[in-house]
Amino acid sequence: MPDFGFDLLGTDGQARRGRVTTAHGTIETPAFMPVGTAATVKAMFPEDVAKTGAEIVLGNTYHLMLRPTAERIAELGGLHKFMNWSKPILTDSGGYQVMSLTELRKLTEEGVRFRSHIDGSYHMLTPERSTEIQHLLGSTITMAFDECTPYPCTKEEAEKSMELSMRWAVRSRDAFVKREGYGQFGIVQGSVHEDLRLRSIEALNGIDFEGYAVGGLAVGEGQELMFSTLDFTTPAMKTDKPRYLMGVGKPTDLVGAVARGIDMFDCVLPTRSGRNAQAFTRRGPVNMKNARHATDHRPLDEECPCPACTQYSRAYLHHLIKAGEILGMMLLSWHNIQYYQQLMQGMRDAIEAGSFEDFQAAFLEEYNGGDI
Ligand code: PRF
Ligand code: ZN
Repeated sequence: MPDFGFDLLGTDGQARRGRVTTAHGTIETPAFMPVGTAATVKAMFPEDVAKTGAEIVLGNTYHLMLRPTAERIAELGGLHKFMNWSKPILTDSGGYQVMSLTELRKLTEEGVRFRSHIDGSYHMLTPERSTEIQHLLGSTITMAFDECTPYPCTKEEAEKSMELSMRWAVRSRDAFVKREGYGQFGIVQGSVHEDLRLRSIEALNGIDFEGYAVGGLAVGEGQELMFSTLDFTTPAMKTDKPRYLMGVGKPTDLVGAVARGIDMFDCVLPTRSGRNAQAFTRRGPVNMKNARHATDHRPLDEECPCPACTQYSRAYLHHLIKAGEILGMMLLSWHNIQYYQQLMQGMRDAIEAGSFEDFQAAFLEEYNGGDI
Protein backbone atom coordinates (compact mmCIF):
# COMPACT_ATOMS: atom_id res chain seq x y z
CA MET A 1 0.00 0.00 0.00
CA PRO A 2 1.54 3.34 -1.05
CA ASP A 3 1.40 6.11 1.54
CA PHE A 4 -0.35 9.35 0.66
CA GLY A 5 2.05 11.57 -1.23
CA PHE A 6 2.61 14.31 -3.77
CA ASP A 7 5.39 14.39 -6.36
CA LEU A 8 6.08 17.65 -8.10
CA LEU A 9 7.10 16.39 -11.54
CA GLY A 10 7.80 19.73 -13.18
CA THR A 11 6.99 23.42 -13.33
CA ASP A 12 6.52 26.02 -16.06
CA GLY A 13 6.42 29.49 -14.53
CA GLN A 14 4.08 29.13 -11.55
CA ALA A 15 2.20 26.24 -13.23
CA ARG A 16 2.88 22.81 -11.74
CA ARG A 17 2.73 19.26 -13.10
CA GLY A 18 2.37 16.71 -10.31
CA ARG A 19 1.06 13.36 -9.12
CA VAL A 20 -0.92 12.58 -5.96
CA THR A 21 -0.50 8.99 -4.71
CA THR A 22 -3.28 7.49 -2.57
CA ALA A 23 -4.68 4.19 -1.30
CA HIS A 24 -7.12 4.24 -4.21
CA GLY A 25 -4.68 5.10 -7.00
CA THR A 26 -2.86 8.09 -8.42
CA ILE A 27 -4.14 11.47 -9.60
CA GLU A 28 -2.25 13.33 -12.29
CA THR A 29 -2.30 17.08 -11.63
CA PRO A 30 -3.47 19.66 -12.54
CA ALA A 31 -6.70 17.68 -11.99
CA PHE A 32 -10.41 18.40 -12.15
CA MET A 33 -12.75 16.50 -9.80
CA PRO A 34 -16.34 16.02 -11.01
CA VAL A 35 -18.85 16.62 -8.21
CA GLY A 36 -20.73 13.59 -6.88
CA THR A 37 -22.65 15.28 -4.08
CA ALA A 38 -25.20 12.56 -3.27
CA ALA A 39 -22.95 9.54 -4.03
CA THR A 40 -23.48 10.01 -7.77
CA VAL A 41 -22.04 12.28 -10.42
CA LYS A 42 -25.50 13.29 -11.58
CA ALA A 43 -26.71 11.65 -14.82
CA MET A 44 -23.45 9.70 -15.26
CA PHE A 45 -22.47 6.06 -14.64
CA PRO A 46 -19.23 5.93 -12.62
CA GLU A 47 -17.52 3.85 -15.34
CA ASP A 48 -18.34 6.62 -17.84
CA VAL A 49 -16.96 9.27 -15.46
CA ALA A 50 -13.72 7.23 -15.45
CA LYS A 51 -13.80 6.96 -19.27
CA THR A 52 -13.57 10.77 -19.51
CA GLY A 53 -10.20 10.54 -17.72
CA ALA A 54 -11.41 11.67 -14.30
CA GLU A 55 -9.27 10.05 -11.59
CA ILE A 56 -11.06 11.40 -8.51
CA VAL A 57 -14.58 12.59 -7.65
CA LEU A 58 -15.89 14.78 -4.84
CA GLY A 59 -18.53 13.78 -2.31
CA ASN A 60 -20.32 15.89 0.29
CA THR A 61 -20.42 15.32 4.05
CA TYR A 62 -23.51 17.55 4.40
CA HIS A 63 -25.72 15.66 1.92
CA LEU A 64 -24.59 12.16 2.85
CA MET A 65 -24.90 12.68 6.63
CA LEU A 66 -28.56 13.62 6.11
CA ARG A 67 -29.33 10.95 3.50
CA PRO A 68 -28.63 8.03 3.68
CA THR A 69 -26.41 8.88 6.75
CA ALA A 70 -22.71 8.17 7.19
CA GLU A 71 -23.41 5.26 9.54
CA ARG A 72 -25.51 3.49 6.91
CA ILE A 73 -22.83 3.99 4.22
CA ALA A 74 -20.23 2.62 6.65
CA GLU A 75 -22.41 -0.46 7.34
CA LEU A 76 -22.72 -0.96 3.59
CA GLY A 77 -18.95 -1.03 3.18
CA GLY A 78 -18.08 2.63 2.61
CA LEU A 79 -18.71 5.22 -0.08
CA HIS A 80 -16.45 3.66 -2.73
CA LYS A 81 -18.37 0.38 -2.66
CA PHE A 82 -21.74 2.10 -2.20
CA MET A 83 -21.40 4.20 -5.37
CA ASN A 84 -19.27 1.70 -7.34
CA TRP A 85 -16.29 4.07 -7.71
CA SER A 86 -12.93 2.51 -6.79
CA LYS A 87 -10.67 5.49 -7.56
CA PRO A 88 -9.96 8.27 -5.04
CA ILE A 89 -12.80 10.25 -3.43
CA LEU A 90 -12.37 13.65 -1.79
CA THR A 91 -15.13 14.73 0.59
CA ASP A 92 -15.92 18.32 1.47
CA SER A 93 -16.40 18.87 5.18
CA GLY A 94 -19.94 20.30 5.21
CA GLY A 95 -19.60 23.80 6.60
CA TYR A 96 -19.79 25.44 3.19
CA GLN A 97 -22.92 23.47 2.24
CA VAL A 98 -24.61 24.19 5.61
CA MET A 99 -24.13 27.91 5.09
CA SER A 100 -25.30 27.89 1.45
CA LEU A 101 -28.17 25.37 1.69
CA THR A 102 -29.83 25.87 5.07
CA GLU A 103 -31.91 28.83 6.18
CA LEU A 104 -31.87 28.23 9.92
CA ARG A 105 -28.42 27.69 11.40
CA LYS A 106 -26.40 28.85 14.39
CA LEU A 107 -22.65 29.19 14.23
CA THR A 108 -20.69 29.02 17.50
CA GLU A 109 -17.11 28.23 18.55
CA GLU A 110 -18.23 24.59 18.89
CA GLY A 111 -19.55 24.28 15.31
CA VAL A 112 -22.73 24.81 13.32
CA ARG A 113 -26.21 23.74 14.39
CA PHE A 114 -28.66 23.63 11.50
CA ARG A 115 -31.95 22.27 10.14
CA SER A 116 -31.91 19.79 7.28
CA HIS A 117 -33.04 21.21 3.92
CA ILE A 118 -34.64 17.79 3.32
CA ASP A 119 -36.94 17.27 6.35
CA GLY A 120 -36.26 20.13 8.76
CA SER A 121 -34.61 17.86 11.36
CA TYR A 122 -31.91 19.33 13.64
CA HIS A 123 -28.23 18.44 13.28
CA MET A 124 -24.86 19.64 14.52
CA LEU A 125 -21.60 19.69 12.61
CA THR A 126 -18.34 20.26 14.44
CA PRO A 127 -14.75 19.71 13.31
CA GLU A 128 -14.80 16.41 15.21
CA ARG A 129 -18.12 15.18 13.82
CA SER A 130 -17.29 16.25 10.23
CA THR A 131 -13.97 14.39 10.41
CA GLU A 132 -15.69 11.32 11.88
CA ILE A 133 -18.33 11.32 9.11
CA GLN A 134 -15.64 11.53 6.44
CA HIS A 135 -13.88 8.59 8.16
CA LEU A 136 -17.13 6.57 8.15
CA LEU A 137 -17.51 7.30 4.42
CA GLY A 138 -13.98 5.99 3.82
CA SER A 139 -12.98 9.18 2.05
CA THR A 140 -9.52 9.12 0.42
CA ILE A 141 -9.07 12.84 1.08
CA THR A 142 -10.78 14.37 4.12
CA MET A 143 -11.25 18.16 4.24
CA ALA A 144 -10.82 20.18 7.43
CA PHE A 145 -14.03 21.76 8.79
CA ASP A 146 -14.00 25.49 8.00
CA GLU A 147 -16.19 28.52 7.55
CA CYS A 148 -16.26 29.84 3.98
CA THR A 149 -16.13 33.59 4.64
CA PRO A 150 -18.95 35.32 2.75
CA TYR A 151 -18.16 38.03 0.20
CA PRO A 152 -18.35 40.92 0.58
CA CYS A 153 -17.64 41.35 4.30
CA THR A 154 -15.63 43.75 6.46
CA LYS A 155 -11.97 43.02 7.07
CA GLU A 156 -12.79 42.51 10.77
CA GLU A 157 -15.38 39.87 9.87
CA ALA A 158 -12.92 38.18 7.49
CA GLU A 159 -10.29 38.12 10.25
CA LYS A 160 -12.65 36.64 12.89
CA SER A 161 -13.89 34.05 10.39
CA MET A 162 -10.37 33.05 9.31
CA GLU A 163 -9.24 32.73 12.95
CA LEU A 164 -12.23 30.49 13.73
CA SER A 165 -11.39 28.30 10.71
CA MET A 166 -7.79 28.02 11.94
CA ARG A 167 -8.95 26.85 15.41
CA TRP A 168 -11.28 24.39 13.68
CA ALA A 169 -8.35 23.20 11.51
CA VAL A 170 -6.43 22.19 14.68
CA ARG A 171 -9.50 20.32 16.00
CA SER A 172 -10.05 18.67 12.58
CA ARG A 173 -6.45 17.44 12.51
CA ASP A 174 -6.69 16.10 16.06
CA ALA A 175 -9.84 14.16 15.11
CA PHE A 176 -8.30 12.69 11.93
CA VAL A 177 -7.32 9.02 12.08
CA LYS A 178 -4.22 8.77 9.90
CA ARG A 179 -4.20 5.63 7.73
CA GLU A 180 -1.69 4.68 5.02
CA GLY A 181 -2.75 6.10 1.66
CA TYR A 182 -5.34 8.49 3.11
CA GLY A 183 -4.90 12.22 3.62
CA GLN A 184 -6.46 15.35 5.09
CA PHE A 185 -6.26 18.85 3.60
CA GLY A 186 -6.33 22.14 5.54
CA ILE A 187 -8.21 25.11 4.05
CA VAL A 188 -6.70 28.60 3.73
CA GLN A 189 -9.20 31.41 4.36
CA GLY A 190 -8.78 35.19 4.68
CA SER A 191 -11.02 36.56 1.93
CA VAL A 192 -9.17 38.89 -0.49
CA HIS A 193 -6.72 40.28 2.14
CA GLU A 194 -3.03 39.49 1.73
CA ASP A 195 -2.10 39.72 5.43
CA LEU A 196 -5.02 37.46 6.45
CA ARG A 197 -4.22 34.86 3.76
CA LEU A 198 -0.56 34.83 4.82
CA ARG A 199 -1.51 34.41 8.50
CA SER A 200 -3.86 31.58 7.56
CA ILE A 201 -1.13 29.81 5.57
CA GLU A 202 1.27 30.26 8.49
CA ALA A 203 -1.23 28.73 10.93
CA LEU A 204 -1.92 25.74 8.65
CA ASN A 205 1.77 25.16 7.87
CA GLY A 206 2.22 24.54 11.59
CA ILE A 207 -0.11 21.55 11.13
CA ASP A 208 1.36 18.98 8.78
CA PHE A 209 -1.62 18.33 6.50
CA GLU A 210 -1.19 16.11 3.42
CA GLY A 211 -2.43 18.97 1.23
CA TYR A 212 -3.75 22.52 1.37
CA ALA A 213 -6.87 24.04 -0.15
CA VAL A 214 -7.69 27.65 -0.93
CA GLY A 215 -11.24 28.32 0.25
CA GLY A 216 -13.37 31.44 0.31
CA LEU A 217 -12.90 32.28 -3.37
CA ALA A 218 -15.41 32.12 -6.25
CA VAL A 219 -17.98 33.51 -3.83
CA GLY A 220 -18.90 36.60 -5.85
CA GLU A 221 -15.63 38.55 -5.89
CA GLY A 222 -15.15 38.08 -9.64
CA GLN A 223 -12.33 36.53 -11.67
CA GLU A 224 -9.97 39.49 -11.44
CA LEU A 225 -10.03 39.61 -7.62
CA MET A 226 -9.83 35.83 -7.42
CA PHE A 227 -6.70 35.87 -9.60
CA SER A 228 -5.10 38.76 -7.70
CA THR A 229 -5.78 36.92 -4.41
CA LEU A 230 -4.15 33.77 -5.80
CA ASP A 231 -1.18 35.90 -6.92
CA PHE A 232 -0.20 36.47 -3.29
CA THR A 233 -1.59 33.25 -1.83
CA THR A 234 -0.05 30.36 -3.80
CA PRO A 235 3.58 31.65 -3.67
CA ALA A 236 3.35 31.48 0.15
CA MET A 237 2.06 27.89 0.16
CA LYS A 238 4.26 24.79 0.53
CA THR A 239 5.63 23.60 -2.83
CA ASP A 240 5.78 19.92 -1.84
CA LYS A 241 2.04 19.52 -1.10
CA PRO A 242 -0.97 19.57 -3.45
CA ARG A 243 -2.95 22.84 -3.68
CA TYR A 244 -6.69 22.66 -4.24
CA LEU A 245 -8.88 25.63 -5.24
CA MET A 246 -12.36 24.82 -3.91
CA GLY A 247 -15.50 25.21 -6.03
CA VAL A 248 -13.77 26.55 -9.16
CA GLY A 249 -14.80 27.00 -11.88
CA LYS A 250 -15.33 28.13 -15.45
CA PRO A 251 -12.77 26.92 -18.04
CA THR A 252 -11.04 30.35 -18.04
CA ASP A 253 -10.86 30.19 -14.21
CA LEU A 254 -9.12 26.80 -14.35
CA VAL A 255 -6.49 27.92 -16.84
CA GLY A 256 -5.82 31.17 -14.94
CA ALA A 257 -5.58 29.34 -11.61
CA VAL A 258 -3.20 26.67 -12.97
CA ALA A 259 -1.05 29.55 -14.27
CA ARG A 260 -1.02 30.74 -10.63
CA GLY A 261 0.10 27.41 -9.15
CA ILE A 262 -3.14 25.51 -8.37
CA ASP A 263 -3.14 21.69 -8.76
CA MET A 264 -6.73 20.56 -8.09
CA PHE A 265 -10.27 21.82 -8.71
CA ASP A 266 -13.90 20.82 -8.25
CA CYS A 267 -17.04 22.46 -9.58
CA VAL A 268 -20.67 21.60 -10.30
CA LEU A 269 -20.55 23.70 -13.48
CA PRO A 270 -19.96 20.95 -16.09
CA THR A 271 -22.65 18.65 -14.69
CA ARG A 272 -25.15 21.35 -13.64
CA SER A 273 -24.80 23.13 -17.01
CA GLY A 274 -25.15 19.80 -18.79
CA ARG A 275 -28.57 19.34 -17.19
CA ASN A 276 -29.42 22.89 -18.15
CA ALA A 277 -28.65 22.82 -21.91
CA GLN A 278 -25.23 24.50 -21.68
CA ALA A 279 -22.34 22.72 -23.42
CA PHE A 280 -18.70 23.76 -22.99
CA THR A 281 -16.58 23.58 -26.13
CA ARG A 282 -13.15 24.73 -27.32
CA ARG A 283 -15.00 27.70 -28.82
CA GLY A 284 -16.78 28.67 -25.61
CA PRO A 285 -20.14 27.82 -24.06
CA VAL A 286 -22.98 26.80 -26.39
CA ASN A 287 -26.69 26.90 -25.48
CA MET A 288 -28.20 23.77 -27.00
CA LYS A 289 -31.73 25.20 -26.63
CA ASN A 290 -30.91 27.74 -29.34
CA ALA A 291 -32.99 27.20 -32.51
CA ARG A 292 -29.88 27.55 -34.69
CA HIS A 293 -29.02 23.92 -33.79
CA ALA A 294 -32.41 22.51 -34.88
CA THR A 295 -31.31 21.35 -38.36
CA ASP A 296 -27.54 21.19 -37.77
CA HIS A 297 -26.13 17.79 -38.87
CA ARG A 298 -22.69 18.51 -37.41
CA PRO A 299 -21.42 17.23 -34.06
CA LEU A 300 -21.32 19.56 -31.06
CA ASP A 301 -17.51 19.49 -31.25
CA GLU A 302 -15.87 17.58 -34.11
CA GLU A 303 -12.68 17.02 -32.07
CA CYS A 304 -14.35 15.68 -28.90
CA PRO A 305 -14.20 11.88 -28.37
CA CYS A 306 -17.35 11.67 -26.19
CA PRO A 307 -20.49 9.84 -27.39
CA ALA A 308 -22.53 13.07 -27.59
CA CYS A 309 -20.07 14.29 -30.23
CA THR A 310 -19.12 11.06 -32.03
CA GLN A 311 -22.58 9.47 -32.26
CA TYR A 312 -25.12 12.31 -32.41
CA SER A 313 -25.80 15.58 -34.24
CA ARG A 314 -26.37 19.02 -32.77
CA ALA A 315 -29.92 18.72 -34.15
CA TYR A 316 -30.56 15.56 -32.09
CA LEU A 317 -29.04 17.01 -28.90
CA HIS A 318 -31.17 20.13 -29.43
CA HIS A 319 -34.27 17.97 -29.84
CA LEU A 320 -33.56 15.96 -26.66
CA ILE A 321 -33.04 19.13 -24.64
CA LYS A 322 -36.15 20.84 -26.04
CA ALA A 323 -38.20 17.71 -25.29
CA GLY A 324 -36.84 17.53 -21.72
CA GLU A 325 -35.49 14.03 -22.39
CA ILE A 326 -33.18 12.53 -19.75
CA LEU A 327 -30.74 11.35 -22.46
CA GLY A 328 -30.10 14.99 -23.38
CA MET A 329 -28.87 15.72 -19.86
CA MET A 330 -26.81 12.51 -19.80
CA LEU A 331 -25.08 13.28 -23.10
CA LEU A 332 -24.35 16.94 -22.26
CA SER A 333 -23.07 15.99 -18.78
CA TRP A 334 -20.72 13.42 -20.36
CA HIS A 335 -19.58 15.91 -22.97
CA ASN A 336 -18.93 18.65 -20.40
CA ILE A 337 -16.96 16.36 -18.06
CA GLN A 338 -15.04 15.12 -21.13
CA TYR A 339 -14.30 18.73 -22.13
CA TYR A 340 -13.03 19.58 -18.64
CA GLN A 341 -10.81 16.48 -18.56
CA GLN A 342 -9.40 17.25 -22.03
CA LEU A 343 -8.66 20.80 -20.87
CA MET A 344 -6.75 19.45 -17.84
CA GLN A 345 -4.85 16.99 -20.07
CA GLY A 346 -3.95 19.86 -22.40
CA MET A 347 -2.62 21.87 -19.45
CA ARG A 348 -0.63 18.91 -18.10
CA ASP A 349 0.94 18.33 -21.53
CA ALA A 350 1.73 22.04 -21.97
CA ILE A 351 3.44 22.27 -18.55
CA GLU A 352 5.52 19.18 -19.41
CA ALA A 353 6.47 20.72 -22.76
CA GLY A 354 7.32 24.07 -21.16
CA SER A 355 4.74 25.79 -23.35
CA PHE A 356 2.04 26.73 -20.82
CA GLU A 357 2.06 30.42 -21.73
CA ASP A 358 1.45 29.63 -25.42
CA PHE A 359 -1.23 27.13 -24.42
CA GLN A 360 -3.00 29.77 -22.30
CA ALA A 361 -2.92 32.36 -25.11
CA ALA A 362 -4.18 29.87 -27.73
CA PHE A 363 -6.89 28.60 -25.35
CA LEU A 364 -8.20 32.11 -24.62
CA GLU A 365 -8.19 33.10 -28.29
CA GLU A 366 -10.17 30.02 -29.35
CA TYR A 367 -12.48 30.03 -26.29
CA ASN A 368 -13.39 33.69 -26.62
CA GLY A 369 -13.63 33.49 -30.43
CA GLY A 370 -17.19 32.14 -30.36
CA ASP A 371 -18.99 29.00 -31.58
CA ILE A 372 -18.76 27.97 -35.25
N1 PRF B 1 -14.73 25.78 2.05
C1 PRF B 1 -15.21 24.50 1.89
N2 PRF B 1 -15.78 24.09 0.75
C2 PRF B 1 -15.89 24.97 -0.25
C3 PRF B 1 -15.42 26.28 -0.17
C4 PRF B 1 -14.80 26.73 1.05
O1 PRF B 1 -14.36 27.86 1.23
C5 PRF B 1 -15.71 26.90 -1.40
C6 PRF B 1 -15.40 28.27 -1.81
N3 PRF B 1 -15.52 28.48 -3.18
C7 PRF B 1 -16.33 25.91 -2.19
N4 PRF B 1 -16.44 24.77 -1.48
N5 PRF B 1 -15.08 23.64 2.91
ZN1 ZN C 1 -18.23 15.75 -26.68
